[in-house]
Amino acid sequence: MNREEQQIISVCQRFAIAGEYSRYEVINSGHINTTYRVYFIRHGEEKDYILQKVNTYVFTKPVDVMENISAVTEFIRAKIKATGVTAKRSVLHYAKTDHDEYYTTMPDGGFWRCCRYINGSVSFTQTDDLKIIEESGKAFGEFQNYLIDFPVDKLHIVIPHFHNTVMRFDALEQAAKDDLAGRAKEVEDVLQGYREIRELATKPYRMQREGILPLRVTHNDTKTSNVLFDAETYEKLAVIDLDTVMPGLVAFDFGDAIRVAGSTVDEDEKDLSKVALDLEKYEAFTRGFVGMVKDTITDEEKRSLALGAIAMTAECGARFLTDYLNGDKYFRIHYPDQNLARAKCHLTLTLDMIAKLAQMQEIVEKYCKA
Ligand code: GN1
Ligand code: MG
Repeated sequence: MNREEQQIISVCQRFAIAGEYSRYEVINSGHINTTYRVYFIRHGEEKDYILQKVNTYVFTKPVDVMENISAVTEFIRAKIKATGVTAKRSVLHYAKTDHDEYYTTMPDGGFWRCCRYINGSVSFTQTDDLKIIEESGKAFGEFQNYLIDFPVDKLHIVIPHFHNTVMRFDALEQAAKDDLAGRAKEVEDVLQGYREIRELATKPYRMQREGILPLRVTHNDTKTSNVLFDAETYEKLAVIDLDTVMPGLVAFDFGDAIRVAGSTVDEDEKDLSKVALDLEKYEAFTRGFVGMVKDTITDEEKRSLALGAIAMTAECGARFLTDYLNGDKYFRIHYPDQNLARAKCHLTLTLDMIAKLAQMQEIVEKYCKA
């Protein structure tokens, strides 16, 4: 047994999981936290859990994160139950320790949490299946609707200015100036590309500051892999990764989802000739998302959705480039220049979205009327 496994077993003991520990797997899709799937045997059956070590460099107040998550999941659970159906597979269920807390801190300072694995569920990093993309749109739209009357002042701001696109672009300039990793010279062209899209990319954020777009309770990290689907029917089950649920813009939840679900490629595709917004995928997501929210959001918000995709793709790319310049301190990387590859891919994708903005708007309008 290696040290990682010993650690996992002692964390599980804190959560008093019934049954016998059997094995674990590492889940590699996230860029921030460390995630494991842990299998237990209970009454001859396999029961699994998702165990996560929270990245406290990114989430400096992890207790606040867990308070947000428990408030939001309980709120959604109560709404689902009120309709007379079980919420078991449609909202995350975190385990408590014998100290009645949703987390535990280990002797090395590691901050851990544990949630039940949703039986028979699957997730996708990227997919070409339009039905699945539409379902993910429905899932995030429904999530928005569930939280429409959630008391915003109950939420902690776990990462201040998380989707402050203006600050994200300023941070990029600062990183280029500081040049901590000695990489600024090498990325001059990419940096210049980001400077050219800044104005358009920061528009939704500025519209919020001007009071044109309202703040709502949003997910803020709506990538495709953050939705669970039924493994057989591929229908949506639950929205996961609730770390960044905070006040935000609907356009950002829509837009960050399009960044991933609407793309022809993975986040770090190096052959830039392959990188584009796929309008069929875009339409599938829009059909699902707008179908859910069209009666709960304002006309200004509807008009901002397509632009939100440009904002979120550009912002995420600017963050990748910033991290590359700072020496890869924030996002986990699997090879040396992955953050640069991500940044180049996102710049190309943003430029393609800008070229297709009118079509993107038309598609939103079509489903607002439908
Ligand atoms: C991070 O760890 P993960 O993959 O859920 C990041 C998101 C980025 C995303 C890019 C807290 O999310 O903002 O959009 O990577 N989360 C945080 O894939 O910074
Ligand atoms: Mg996340």
